[in-house]
Amino acid sequence: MNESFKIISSEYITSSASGKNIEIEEFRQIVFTGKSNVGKSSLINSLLNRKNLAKTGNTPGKTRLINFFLVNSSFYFVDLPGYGYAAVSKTEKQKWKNMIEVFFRNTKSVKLAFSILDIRHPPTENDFSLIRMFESLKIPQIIILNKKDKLSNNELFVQMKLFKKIFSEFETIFDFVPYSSVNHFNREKVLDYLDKAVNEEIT
Ligand SMILES: Nc1nc2c(ncn2[C@@H]2O[C@H](COP(=O)(O)OP(=O)(O)OP(=O)(O)O)[C@@H](O)[C@H]2O)c(=O)[nH]1
Ligand SMILES: [Mg+2]
Repeated sequence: MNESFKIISSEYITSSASGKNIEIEEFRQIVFTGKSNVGKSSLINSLLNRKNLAKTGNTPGKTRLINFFLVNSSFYFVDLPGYGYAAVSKTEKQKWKNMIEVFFRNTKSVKLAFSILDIRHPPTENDFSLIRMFESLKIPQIIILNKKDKLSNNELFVQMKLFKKIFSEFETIFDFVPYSSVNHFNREKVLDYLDKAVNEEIT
């Protein structure tokens, strides 16, 4: 049987407000994106088996910087700030867009994107634009359908079918994985993808 991928260490390294990340360019990066409050930081903590390494909370917009976490001393988890929370001004939204653009313009190290959606809700226009951006940059992505614990098995079945249909045109999407950061449902499966991505087996 396959040994599952082990998380040995994880540590917060730095944050970026501008999107620049040149100093860590030599390491591979795995990015986490999704709208505010969808559970990006919770997913990072769940995968790393840490309680509050990435700060989580009930107030949307908790993560406003790009945060870098070094994992197993060999690759980075990049927690990108969420988008689409109502309480934010136009200028703030423009700042977010610029930050994301600068980040992806300045890095060639992103090996995989976890595009996180709430399994209960259809994707928003903002979700689509990011997923489309990964498609145009040819960055492999996995759609994480988070908060799976909120659904019954029947509802899960219906939602999975729906998401697969909505995104059927996308060639960079590898898989759709229902997830729960509450009970760590599918953690091993996601770690397996991570393993492949950092070893360049996903292209
Ligand atoms: N039931 C349930 N709640 C979750 C899950 N994942 C996250 N949450 C909750 O959702 C809220 C937001 O989680 P965060 O991880 O802070 O979300 P985020 O996407 O990082 O949010 P921003 O940093 O604001 O963009 C918190 O109250 C979490 O406890 C999940 O799988 N199931
Ligand atoms: Mg966050």
